[in-house]
Amino acid sequence: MSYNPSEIEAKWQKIWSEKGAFEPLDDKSLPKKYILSMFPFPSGRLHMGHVRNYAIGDAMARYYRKQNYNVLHPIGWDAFGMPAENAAIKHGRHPKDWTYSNIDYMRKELNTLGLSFSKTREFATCDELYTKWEQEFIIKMFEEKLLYRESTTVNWCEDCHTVLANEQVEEGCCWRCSNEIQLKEMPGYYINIVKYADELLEDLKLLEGKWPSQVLAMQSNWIGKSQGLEFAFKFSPDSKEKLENKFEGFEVFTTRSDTIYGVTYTALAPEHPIVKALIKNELLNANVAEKITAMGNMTEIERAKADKEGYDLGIRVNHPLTGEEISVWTANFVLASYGGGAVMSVPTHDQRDFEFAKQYDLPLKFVISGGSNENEAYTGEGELINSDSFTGMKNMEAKAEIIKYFEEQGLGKGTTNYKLRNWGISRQRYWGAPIPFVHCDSCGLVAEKVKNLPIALPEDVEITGEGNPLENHPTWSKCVCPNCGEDARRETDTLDTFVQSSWYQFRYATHPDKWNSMGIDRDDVNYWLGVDQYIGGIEHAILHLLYARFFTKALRDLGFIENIKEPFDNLLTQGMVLKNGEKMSKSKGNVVDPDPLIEKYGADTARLFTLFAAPPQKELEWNDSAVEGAFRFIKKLYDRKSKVISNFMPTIDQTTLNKEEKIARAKVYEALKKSTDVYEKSFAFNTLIAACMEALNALDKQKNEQVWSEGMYILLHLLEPITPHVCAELSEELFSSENLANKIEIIEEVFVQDTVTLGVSVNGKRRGEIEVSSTASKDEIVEEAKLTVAKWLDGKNIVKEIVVPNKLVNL
Ligand code: ANZ
Ligand code: ZN
Repeated sequence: MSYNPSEIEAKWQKIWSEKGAFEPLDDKSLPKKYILSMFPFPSGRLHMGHVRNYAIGDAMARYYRKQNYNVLHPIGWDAFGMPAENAAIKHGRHPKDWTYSNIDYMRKELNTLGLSFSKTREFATCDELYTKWEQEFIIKMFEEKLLYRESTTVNWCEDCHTVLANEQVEEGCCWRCSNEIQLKEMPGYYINIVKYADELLEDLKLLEGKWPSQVLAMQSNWIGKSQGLEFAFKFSPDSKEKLENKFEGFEVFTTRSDTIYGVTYTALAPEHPIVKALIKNELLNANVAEKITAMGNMTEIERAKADKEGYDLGIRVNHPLTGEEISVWTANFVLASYGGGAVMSVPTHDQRDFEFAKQYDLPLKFVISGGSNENEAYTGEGELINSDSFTGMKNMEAKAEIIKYFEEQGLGKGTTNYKLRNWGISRQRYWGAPIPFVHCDSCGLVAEKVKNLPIALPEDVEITGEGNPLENHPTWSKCVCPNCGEDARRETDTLDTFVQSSWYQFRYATHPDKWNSMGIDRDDVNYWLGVDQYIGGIEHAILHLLYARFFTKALRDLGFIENIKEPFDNLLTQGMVLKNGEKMSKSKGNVVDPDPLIEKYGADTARLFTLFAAPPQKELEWNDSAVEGAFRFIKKLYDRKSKVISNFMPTIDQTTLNKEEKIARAKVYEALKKSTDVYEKSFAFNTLIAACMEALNALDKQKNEQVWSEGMYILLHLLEPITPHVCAELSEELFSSENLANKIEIIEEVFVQDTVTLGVSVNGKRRGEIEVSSTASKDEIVEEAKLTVAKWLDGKNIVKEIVVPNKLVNL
């Protein structure tokens, strides 16, 4: 019978499903592995990126099962979010219906890939039961003051009609629809992630060597810790009067306290309260006031791209140490949201300040020796000059000394700043988890009672794209105050979907029998977490991973889990799937649909191709002929079943084998030798597959039935995690499905060959091949080589003889 993937694959998928073959065991004394691929958004169909992600995870899960680990390998659905509402607007489908029917379809697709996911632990984040526990966490965070409501300037996407977190703004545009974002003053809910900034930064050390270093760097930059000096500039008496004595001065933050004597001007953000006061009291010329207001209306990104712009505010401050009068400017490079929204400017030692000073002809004062270049700031190290009693000190050492001096004099203090902002979690959309709070005229903002959870979404909504459907609903927001029982109004904001993906790893680990009665089970989590291997796209390097790390620490402090510092012990970021050099995407029209591929060649081919075409961390270029190649290899493997005669792994006497047999055996064992490192460390599945292909070719060059049996036996075991259906089928047919994974031992003697083949080159050009005894001396090898290539040596003088053992001879 010839290879028929659809028959074989359907057969095994049925068997696995009936056996519940991929359910984790309840026995916590077993050694465990938790293999987690990032869950998909139920967009409607799987794409090749999913296939790749899940083929990688599945190979790991199946490998560890064979090694007798208790394996948790779950899948679920990241099911809330805008696309469901867009579908509702476009096709008149209810978001819930759209989402759940997409899930049904995609679940079937995952099934046809033969992925070894647990079925009992599947959930969608839009399930009311999931919302219920999430709302409980949110209430607990509110009670513990880790979550608060505040009116601030937010990023608003007019297209998506919603607020975005800072993390979701990419170069000034919405991460989802690329529309330019606007700044808008609005109330919203925030989670105090900044409180955990230090721990989030510190614990990155635990992940070194286990997460890609580039992801660690991105997290660290995003948190953006800097240490420095915070102090106030005081206004000169007449400037203070000009501002009607309403301001004493303003705070600045500097990481370069060593340059304090080089300050020649200061600058405020255009939105700074002092600038606003000057404008309001008409203390600036109307034209200038208008320009400053325009500057303040630009987003941070627009400002970063714009040319430097600034205006002298006509007020002055005194230098905190020298008392000298210094001018105060407003400038577009000063961010309102960082370090007090004001800076001390040192044009001699900061390039940005230098350029601004040149542009507006402001004074320069060198305070670090080493450079006095006319064209740029000197940002290197050196000794302090022109710095009173600090003169002569090394500038790096002076930093701390100067902070100490400020503290002693009561002028300022050493402080730490973070770039990280608190996480805005409010979205003004329907298809999300309702934020479980109530607005009461007498009691203010009140959390819903936990026993009333979940606060579920109303089903009868009109989704038009105009405004927030929950706000437009006639009755849903009417409720009673959980505190005083009077009429009150339910919050209509819903949670950012990143909240759902921040704790799903704990939900999977919690036994499904407990899902009704608790959100997370501590013992289960203690057993299964951290995730031994997490696999997903690099696009989540900051957002999702930071939020999930934060949630882990917060849930620990709120008492929901214990002992877990980090959720994901090891992280693999898979490369993108490309076609014609570009990322596969609908907008580029270069998408390959996995369904027809599976139909034509089978799931094993799809899986083998994605793992063979590139190492998982690298980009994978789609290639039709490589798909064909993958199919041919599997077919060949299948066809060779006729070569196997013994239904167990034979014991072979190496001394009885001829040369081809020995080579075949060595190739098989080479693949075996490679496999542990590939499955447990490098994940270079492509190299393992290549070794298996070589082994099969070598087997084909000999006829020894025992060598065939042993070879096939080992290859099936090595390939089973990658191409599970065909391997299960052949193992059953040939070896009664015996799983002897742990008993296959590497036999070193198979690597010893009687003879070796070496290429022979003359002047670097390959001219022939020799076969010599593996114990031959260098002289014997050279002698043999000379004979073989005699005609190219004729009349020439050999000046050098190079022998590379087991490879080549160059004359
Ligand atoms: C004087 C100085 C001299 C500075 C020098 C740097 C070099 P990080 O490391 O990112 O924390 N700064 C402070 N607040 C700012 C704001 N709101 N908008 C724009 N820039 C601001 O950077 C801190 C440095 O960025 C601070 O140190 C300050 O400039 C500037 F040779 O103070 B520095
Ligand atoms: Zn009330």
